[in-house]
Amino acid sequence: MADKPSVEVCFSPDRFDLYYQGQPIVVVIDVLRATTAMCVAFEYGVEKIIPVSSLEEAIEYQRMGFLVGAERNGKIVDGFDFGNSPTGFMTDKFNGKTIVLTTTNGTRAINTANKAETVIAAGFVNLDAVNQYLKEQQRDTLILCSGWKDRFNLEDTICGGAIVDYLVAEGSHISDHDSSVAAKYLYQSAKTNYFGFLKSSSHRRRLKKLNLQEDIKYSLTPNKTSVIPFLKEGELI
Ligand code: 3SL
Repeated sequence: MADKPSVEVCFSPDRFDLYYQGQPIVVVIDVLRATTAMCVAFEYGVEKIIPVSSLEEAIEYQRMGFLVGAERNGKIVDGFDFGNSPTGFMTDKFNGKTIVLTTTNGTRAINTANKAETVIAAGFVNLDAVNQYLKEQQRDTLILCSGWKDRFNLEDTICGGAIVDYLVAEGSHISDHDSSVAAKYLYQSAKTNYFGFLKSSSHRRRLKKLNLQEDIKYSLTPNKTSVIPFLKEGELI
C-alpha cells in the first residue's frame, strides 16, 4: 500500500523555507482577518483578488485604476478604498470585480507560499470545505499560519490544528512534526469554545481595542461558506 500523504503546520511565514519541502499543496490561514475576508469576498461575488505584500505595490495598482484595499495593524490605510473586514465585504459593491488587497500578514503569507503547485486560503469560515478538498486530493500538504509579523499566533494555529485533527482522524494523512502535534492539541483544547479560548490572544485583544468584535465573532464561526480561494498566477480566484 502506498504511503499516506503528510499534513504539517508551519507557525509563521518566516519559517516557511524550513517547513516547505515541495509539498504540492499549501493552505494559508489568517483567521483574523485576511483569509476570512477573502472567503467572504468571493461568497459575495468578487471575481478575483490580487494579493500584494507591500503598500508600494498597492499604490501602483491604484494608479492603474484598480479598486485597492489596504490594512496595516488592523486599520484601513489612509487613501485606500477599503480594508480587510470580513463584514465589510458583505455587500454587492464588489460583485464581478477584480480587487487588490494588501494586509499586514495574510497577503504576505500567500505570496510567500506561491512556489507551491496549489495554494489555497482557509479559515474557520470554510473549514469543512477545505477539509473535504484536502481529503480528496490525497497529497502532501503544508499549512502556513500567517501569524503576526512573523510571530506565532493562537487563532491560525488552532485552525491549522483543526485541519490536521480531521485529516489524521479520517486516516487520509499522517502528521508527525512537533508543530503539527502542538497545533492539534491546541485545537482539541479550544474546539468547544474558540471564542472563550482565544479571549486572551494578542490579536483578539488588538482588534477588540479597535472595536472589531463583530469581525472577530464572524471569523471564529465555522463553516459559513464552502468557497475555497485558489491562487493562480498571482491572483486568487
Ligand atoms: O494581518 C493581516 O493580514 C490582517 O488580517 C490583520 S487584521 O486582522 O486586519 O488586523
